[in-house]
Amino acid sequence: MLTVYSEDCRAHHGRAELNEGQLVPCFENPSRTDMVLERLRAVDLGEIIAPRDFGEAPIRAVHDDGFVDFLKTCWADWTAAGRDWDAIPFTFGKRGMRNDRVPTDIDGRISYYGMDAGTPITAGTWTAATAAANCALTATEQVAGGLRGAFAACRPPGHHAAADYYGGYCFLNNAAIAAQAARANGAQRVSLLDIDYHHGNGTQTIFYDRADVQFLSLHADPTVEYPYFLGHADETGTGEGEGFNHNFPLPWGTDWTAYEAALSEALRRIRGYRPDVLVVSLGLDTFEQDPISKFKLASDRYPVVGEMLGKLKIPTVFVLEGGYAVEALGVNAVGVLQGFEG
Ligand code: Q9C
Ligand code: ZN
Repeated sequence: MLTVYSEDCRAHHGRAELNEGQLVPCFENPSRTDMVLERLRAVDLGEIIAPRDFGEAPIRAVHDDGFVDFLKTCWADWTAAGRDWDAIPFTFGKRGMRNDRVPTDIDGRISYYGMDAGTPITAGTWTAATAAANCALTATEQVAGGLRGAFAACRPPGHHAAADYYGGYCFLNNAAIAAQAARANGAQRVSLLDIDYHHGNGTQTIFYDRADVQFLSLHADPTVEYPYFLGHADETGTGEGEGFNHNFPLPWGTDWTAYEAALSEALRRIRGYRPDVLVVSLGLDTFEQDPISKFKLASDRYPVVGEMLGKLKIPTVFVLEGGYAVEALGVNAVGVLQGFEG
């Protein structure tokens, strides 16, 4: 399978994130894609190419202009205020507040656009986030050109980022940008399957009122797990999008038996939708040894996941999302791709 990767994806490197009340080294860091690349080369999965630069138009087709402008200038504004540590929001607009009004101060703006305190913005964030989006766009272009599958080995991840907010280690929604580009490239219907351990709140929100992009997500129940405020089974879409959003919240401790049942049901719904293209938000944090997650999938299950996806016989774009057991990340991610290829 063709892989798209850019060294620029390494440019985002937060120093610390707030986890369980402590500032700890960021779980989402450049060693993740290093491990994926190492494994891709070890098994010789296929060619690894650099992305093409698509400019800002496909990004702005998904994200609001004000948000994109903020991400682009945040680090400069932050350092102009005399800071040299990571930029992190510390207050959030709650119910009943004027949370639709953009403050002018940098701390106010970062709080307006940020969803959590676990997602630092650094000097290289914009560079890496746009490189990741270009990886997803290049993989999509290759699949539109006739490849059966392509893999965007990108970071930072994207599925928690919505049209106008970032968080959950995500800044630009790479998979949503890919799905939107697939539509622009001529696909009538796109299915976006999110198998990251966490609910893809950003992706769901972006396509919630649309029938041309079907969204399906298997994830830990938001009653107990991040992102807490979206991802329940009764979120089925709105307006024209009613019936095109499918959430499969699963309990902590979910093992392969329960996971496979939910995945089979999601795949049944994808078949019924008859998409021209499938975009997979490929998170590997469902792995039993993931340091921040609580599912119980063993490494030997990932090729089976890939095989199940391959049987759909739909042109497929894989976009890397989460997965923090860095030592096993390469084996698990590449396992899905090998299973897909059969
Ligand atoms: N105590 C992705 O997998 N915080 N994002 C976890 C754990 C946020 C994960 C804190 C996790 C975000 C792309
Ligand atoms: Zn995740």
